[in-house]
Amino acid sequence: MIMSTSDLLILIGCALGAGVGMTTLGVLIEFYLRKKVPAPLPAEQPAATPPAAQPELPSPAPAAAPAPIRSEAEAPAAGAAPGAAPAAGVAPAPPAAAPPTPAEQPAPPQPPPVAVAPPPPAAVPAPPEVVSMPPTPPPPPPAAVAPPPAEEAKPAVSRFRLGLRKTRDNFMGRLRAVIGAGAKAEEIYEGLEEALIAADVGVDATTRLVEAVRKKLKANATADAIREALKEEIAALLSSVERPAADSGEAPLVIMLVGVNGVGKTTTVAKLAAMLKQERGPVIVAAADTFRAAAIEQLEIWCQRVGADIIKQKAGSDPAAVAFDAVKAAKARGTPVVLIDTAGRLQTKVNLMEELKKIARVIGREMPGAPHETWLVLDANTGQNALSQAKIFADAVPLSGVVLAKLDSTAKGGVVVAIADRLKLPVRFVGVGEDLADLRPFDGREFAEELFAADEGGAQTGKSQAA
Ligand SMILES: Nc1nc2c(ncn2[C@@H]2O[C@H](COP(=O)(O)OP(=O)(O)OP(=O)(O)O)[C@@H](O)[C@H]2O)c(=O)[nH]1
Ligand SMILES: [Mg+2]
Repeated sequence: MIMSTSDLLILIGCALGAGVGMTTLGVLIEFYLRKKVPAPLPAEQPAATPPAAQPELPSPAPAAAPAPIRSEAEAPAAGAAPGAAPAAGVAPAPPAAAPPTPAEQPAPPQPPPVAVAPPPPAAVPAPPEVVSMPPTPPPPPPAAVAPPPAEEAKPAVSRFRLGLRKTRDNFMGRLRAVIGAGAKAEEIYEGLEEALIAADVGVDATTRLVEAVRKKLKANATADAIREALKEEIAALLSSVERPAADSGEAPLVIMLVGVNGVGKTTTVAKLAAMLKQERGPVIVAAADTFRAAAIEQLEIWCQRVGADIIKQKAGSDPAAVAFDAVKAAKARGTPVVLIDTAGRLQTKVNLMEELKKIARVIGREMPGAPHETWLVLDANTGQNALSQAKIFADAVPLSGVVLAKLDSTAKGGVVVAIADRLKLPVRFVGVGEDLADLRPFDGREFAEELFAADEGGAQTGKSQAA
């Protein structure tokens, strides 16, 4: 209700006329003045807008809050990008999940700092893991592709040469170091001795070989002449112990392989089976390593690959009985070759050496003269210890040859010279890898030639004149 000033004066006049007291009049006047206050009301009308404005006040706050959240959220996103980028197909998942989180975070303005912080650390470790994985897959393909060329490359360079590579590199590397320009004959001889001993030819054989060369040549011999003479001496020593394999006539040829644990007997049996099957026809393999079921299974797998028959019994059975069965079966079927795989045994175990004797005795009873060949398989990495092994095995069963396995994995293939020199045993075959085709008949002259052969790059020992 609005009252004007004239209304007030009329009101006062009436009040006085009605005999209203001054006090009452004062109250009326104060009432009038209070009523005047509403006047600003219209001015408050705009104040009614504040309600509308008030929402704006908080709005800046939330608006400001999301901003930092987003910027922080973007920061990790940008930081993760480098890591996520390499992850390519795998990493995209985390980045995609990250945005929603910050989008949901904005609601609680407080948590952001906490909620935002974790993502970055979480995002940082994750990428490395993801990133490290992708690079791993790529390698396999090249690795899977690489073998074939390597396999195909083998025929180009002889497998024997490849197998002798480490020994030759070691030997020739040392020779090159001493057969340089201006080297004196005496220095060359000393260098030769070192190179031969380093190749595991053995001290005795080395001394004998170098002495023989010294005697043969004049004092002013050239380095080339010395090298050629040494090559001849080595070839002659190796050839001196060579002898043809036994001839079993019409009967099956029985070959037994013996040796200490893990030298390569079973693998050699498989390689021989593949080779002899090609040369002579069907092969029977005797699983006479009955100590472990796994050994029998290993041989079975090889035989399947080669296409050879296997004669086996349960693990733990008498190895002599298995060998006997194999020989008997070969005789009955007219199979030309029997290969006997025996268990690895330490040469120091007397009872095991007795077992070997028994196998030989039992098959000898079934077929006089068998086993026609008993080959000691030696690991070329064994070095001079191979000689002591050979001595003990030779005491148990008459050895007729040596198979030097793993020639490809050693720089000490010169042990073949020591074997010939000390044991007077022919090296029948050398193993130059783990594949069936990685078995080469050993030829002393070829060995000597390859030992001194030029590198694939064509480098050869110096051709300087010795004093
Ligand atoms: N590099 C290389 N490895 C070979 C060669 N011959 C055999 N091996 C490996 O040598 C390991 C042992 O071979 P095996 O044939 O099982 O030896 P083993 O003498 O029968 O062993 P035991 O029966 O346990 O005494 C295997 O990993 C073969 O692949 C070879 O000529 N070169
Ligand atoms: Mg074996």
